[in-house]
Amino acid sequence: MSARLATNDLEAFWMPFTANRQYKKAPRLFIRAEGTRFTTDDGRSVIDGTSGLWCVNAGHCRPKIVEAIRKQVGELDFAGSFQMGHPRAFECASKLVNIAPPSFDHVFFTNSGSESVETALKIALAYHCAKGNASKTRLIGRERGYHGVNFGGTSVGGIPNNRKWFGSLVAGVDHIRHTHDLARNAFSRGEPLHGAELADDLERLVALHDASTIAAVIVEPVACSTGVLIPPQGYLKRLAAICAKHDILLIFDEVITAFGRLGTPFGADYFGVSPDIITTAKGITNGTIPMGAVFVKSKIHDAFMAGPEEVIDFFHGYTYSGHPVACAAAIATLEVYKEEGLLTRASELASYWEDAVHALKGLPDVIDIRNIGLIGAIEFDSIPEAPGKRGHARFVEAFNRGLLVRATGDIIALSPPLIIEKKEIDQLFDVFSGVLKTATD
Ligand code: PXG
Repeated sequence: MSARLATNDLEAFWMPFTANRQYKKAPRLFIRAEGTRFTTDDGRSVIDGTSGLWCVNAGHCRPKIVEAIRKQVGELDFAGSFQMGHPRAFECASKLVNIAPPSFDHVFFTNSGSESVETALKIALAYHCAKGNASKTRLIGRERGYHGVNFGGTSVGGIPNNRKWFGSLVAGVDHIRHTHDLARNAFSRGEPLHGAELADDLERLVALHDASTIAAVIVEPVACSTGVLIPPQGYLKRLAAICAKHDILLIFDEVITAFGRLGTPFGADYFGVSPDIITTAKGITNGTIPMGAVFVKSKIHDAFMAGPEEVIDFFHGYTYSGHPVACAAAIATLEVYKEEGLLTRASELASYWEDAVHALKGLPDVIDIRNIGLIGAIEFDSIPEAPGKRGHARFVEAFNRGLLVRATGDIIALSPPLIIEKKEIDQLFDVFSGVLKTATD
């Protein structure tokens, strides 16, 4: 029998998406957070340059949200949503559809981005069945896409390391090309000029598989996890037109772009494109309580309502779909977003942010800088034979100097809380440019 672990032993927690052995030799720990800052276990203040993991859009420990959670958990800790209900879930769904793009009149609750993706893919398949098009079963993703870690999302995802250990995944999935093109678009400000024609890659898959077999295409409007790939001008509109032409549902995975990240409530608003389904999570509760929501248009929802009234219309759902505490957190979060204009605040900061991030041009090893809304990314030349090493080193050094950034390979992503002030943007880039100027590898 193994000796009982001390409560502060690091061994028991197998950390997600982490180099566990490396991390546990030199752990980085936060013990408190407020507004745009974390506090480490050794008492240092760290600027949150990533809104946690792209979720704390209104900043940390907002009293209104904290209070709503406290109150709810003491009043109705749990009530399910299978053939039962509680008022908070209905209130929450109504409030969400009120800020959603036009025609998104229904919400299906989940507990994470990954579950929102699975739900959306299943809705797409079942929708075509319900409409009598049961041969439409293929799901199309995009290279370098990230749609969470469950089997459907892993299958439509296009990041090789996230897929290659997991066998044959879901059958019938294919991928269109990604849009990253440094040769033509390096150092673009906002949407890059070149690459709208890459949307036509969907026509290649239609020719290959036939539209009668394709249910849906899923893309992130801005592909963030893979290192912030911003869609070329006109690309998403062209993709939407091809989907419409072939009766293929377009799913926008807005787990990151929903709730104000681009300066509009949803990414669909920003790009002026109306998909059929939108997946969300993260910012829906400001990161406080796990929750996700899938937004669907009435045309999709209503297709499920054609059978006998007493028969369950969609055989899908989670124990915690519409959890009362998550709903209370989401309602309070939406209030904070509204009161402080946070769903559009990034549009006010975007040009200041853009100038600040592009001022890093010319620093050692920087081969691209890109930005949109309140998102920035800096791409480094990879060290031959050691891809990712430079990105990780910059991330660790930034943390040591009081700034949390997110590294993915040799790309650093920045996405601070939407409450950030201009002077804090200056502080953030002071720290980060210092990291880049003094880097030795
Ligand atoms: N879709 C998208 C577009 C995402 O960005 C998920 C689905 C999955 O969500 P959950 O809640 O199941 O993790 C995500 C999550 C990063 C990073 O640093 C990004 C995510 C998660 C963790 C880190 O880029 N995105």
